[in-house]
Amino acid sequence: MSNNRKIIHMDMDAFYASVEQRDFPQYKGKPIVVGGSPEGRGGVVATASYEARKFGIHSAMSSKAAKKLCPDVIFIQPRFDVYKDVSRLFHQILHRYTDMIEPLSLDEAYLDVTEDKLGIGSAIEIAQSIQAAVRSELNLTISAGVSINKFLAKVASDLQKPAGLTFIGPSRVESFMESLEVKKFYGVGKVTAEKMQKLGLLKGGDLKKMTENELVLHFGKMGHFFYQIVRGIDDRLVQSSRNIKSVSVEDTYPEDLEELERIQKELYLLIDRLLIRLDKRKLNGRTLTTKIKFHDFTQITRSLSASSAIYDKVTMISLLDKIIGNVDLKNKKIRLLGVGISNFQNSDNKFNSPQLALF
Ligand code: DCP
Ligand code: MG
Repeated sequence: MSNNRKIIHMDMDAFYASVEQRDFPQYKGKPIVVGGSPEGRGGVVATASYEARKFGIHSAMSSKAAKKLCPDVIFIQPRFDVYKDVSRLFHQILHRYTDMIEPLSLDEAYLDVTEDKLGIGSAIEIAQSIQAAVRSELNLTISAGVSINKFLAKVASDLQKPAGLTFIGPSRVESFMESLEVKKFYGVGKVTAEKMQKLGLLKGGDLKKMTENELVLHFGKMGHFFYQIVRGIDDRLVQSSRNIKSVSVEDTYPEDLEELERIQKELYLLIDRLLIRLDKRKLNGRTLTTKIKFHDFTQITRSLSASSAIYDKVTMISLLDKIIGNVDLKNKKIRLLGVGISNFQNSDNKFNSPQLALF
């Protein structure tokens, strides 16, 4: 793939916390945490304001730990409906420039602006224009990463938060990747980062010295990805809803499933995961597909369509129960289950449709 793509990653700053500080001025300039319980009795931090981050508070930390780090921290209950509404307006802004948008979560999205609707041409100018619109129309700040692929754009957007814009042009890609610390690689979790540290692999440049085989030996499938990425190669397309035909989740079980009740339970768990994924991508389809792989590796898929897009868990489960009711599962051993949704509506986003709950 060419190096001529123009990819932007936009990411709102301290999203939930910034919305709360915007709507309740008494929280401005204060260390606040969205999520968790005030007495540190339980729950985790969804996000923390930049003032709270100075104390070391961060997402996914227990509220107890947050309170310990900053006794004065203010805990706020999340208002998901408001965040979804802001996200809807954020996407309306993005759609002025391109429809090639891939949402990663409510506050993050990739854009492919190789060609943009307004003929602006410069990805940097587009990113700046989005930042200005978010500031003036939503009263929020957002950071941008601009580069030639998704990986670089994503890493870049994080480098100068808040309200930053980082551009990594084609000529800088190689040196940028060589000096990038592996722990900043998007997709490298804590465990892998520690493993790399032990192997003396601290920066992209260290990874680049290894052969593809060596990387695969140490890191499995991810090894192929690392080999490419340290060379600045990431051919993944920005997948707008338009390009996606189906969304599915599946699980292979360490021990074969035999009881119907257990099978049903696992399928319902898969439905929960599917709903979260659909919500992230803002997709709603009409057809539910179930995949069952048996002990002997034979596999069946069964689909059922509703008359209109499926938005809720209840409808999904009733379709699923119908599908399962028609499959003979007696004395069968199941090693894998999957559920998927397809037959999406045509338009690119469904902001006018009722939304699924994320949590
Ligand atoms: N979120 C959450 N639980 C997490 C991480 C995030 O509930 N473990 C929610 C709260 C965040 C929102 O998702 O506000 C966006 O996540 P980001 O990772 O983009 O984090 P922020 O926008 O809060 O901060 P940053 O400025 O680092 O992007
Ligand atoms: Mg964010």
